Amino acid sequence: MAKVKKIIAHEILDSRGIPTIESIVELSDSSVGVYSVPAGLSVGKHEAVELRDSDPKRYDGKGVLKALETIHSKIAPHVIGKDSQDQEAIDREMIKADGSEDKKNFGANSILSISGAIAKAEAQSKNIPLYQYISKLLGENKNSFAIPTPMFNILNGGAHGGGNLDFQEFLLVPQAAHSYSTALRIGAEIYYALKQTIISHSGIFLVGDEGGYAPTLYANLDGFKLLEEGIARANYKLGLDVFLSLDVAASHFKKGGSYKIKDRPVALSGSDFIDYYVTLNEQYHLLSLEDPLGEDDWGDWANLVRKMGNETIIVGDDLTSTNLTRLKKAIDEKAIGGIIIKPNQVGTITETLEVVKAAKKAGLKIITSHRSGETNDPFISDFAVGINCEYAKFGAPARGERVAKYNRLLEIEHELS
Ligand code: 2PG
Ligand code: MG
Repeated sequence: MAKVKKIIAHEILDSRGIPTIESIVELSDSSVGVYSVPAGLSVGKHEAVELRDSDPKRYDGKGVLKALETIHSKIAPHVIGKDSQDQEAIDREMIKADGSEDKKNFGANSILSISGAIAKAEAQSKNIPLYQYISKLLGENKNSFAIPTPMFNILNGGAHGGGNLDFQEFLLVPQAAHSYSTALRIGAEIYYALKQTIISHSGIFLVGDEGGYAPTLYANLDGFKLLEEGIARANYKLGLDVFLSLDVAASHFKKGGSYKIKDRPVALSGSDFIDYYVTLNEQYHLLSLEDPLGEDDWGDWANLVRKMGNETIIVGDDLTSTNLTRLKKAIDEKAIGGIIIKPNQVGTITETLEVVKAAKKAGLKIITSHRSGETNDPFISDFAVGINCEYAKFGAPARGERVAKYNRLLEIEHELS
């Protein structure tokens, strides 16, 4: 049994050049866990909050020196000397010491950096892969593992594409591939073909925050047309080899109760938007549809599930925010068929696993997700395998911080075979 011996936290930069926290936890048996925290841009209003400096003289107010100070002077005293096997006790202690509902006192970023580093250190102490330790923490304690199906965000819009498209993520899902490495190859080949397709239409092929292309198009539907063309150009078949998914992130362009999108001259009400999706789905048979409606519009969500839920997984992200109370409500209201899991939306590994357990019990599909602001830490890959989820959404198959995750899944695939 090892104990937590030392905690050190640093300020590092994420993939947008914005500061984030990297924490290093050392145990009494010399095991070490290093974990860095990702950050969202299209942040849901029900997520646990980050602690940032708000000092305009440093990093536009986005520095994390206050969070580092909090870790060293307020969190470490609660964690040093604790049994590192007891992830739950350590997480609960940090939650209690913070004392707020949304972790605003210590910051979800500060707390998660320690929570994640403890899990990594303990996996090393036990000399088992992190994914196996995550499975233990979940209480499943599996011996055989599978790699989730990747969802590649190859066309970036919304907050990640600088306002080029309303919808945030156009995702490619090689659901039929017989192995993860094949799915990755298909994703990469279509990614190259999509660039050629964009060039052939004289479009801009520069990339957005998650490595997908971010062309300026007349309508969101044009994004679908480009994808169809790119898939065919790479010699794959839509609806057979690959499927499309969408993360609309609708809360981020909903204004005054309605949704204005490039495809329609007038703003759409919730029920108009549902009709839009139903029509879209007749043509594209989406595998999943994430955050299609406002993050508090429970009734609209339930209507959409009634209309489309048999064919398409309606996925909560901002709606559920990896928050157990909101997940329970979503289950009661029959508002979703799947859920996005992001540890930093809630702030501890223990609470994230609690949400995973409840989602599995309710029979929901689980998509483990990165954030748009990432580091090269591949923690989330091990997490996705460890919880045995259906899908992993880590951005495009390009850019260092995205491929760090996809490559870690390749490593795990090798290990498992
Ligand atoms: C999302 C995420 C990740 P962000 O909405 O699903 O792709 O975006 O991290 O900016 O919230
Ligand atoms: Mg989302």
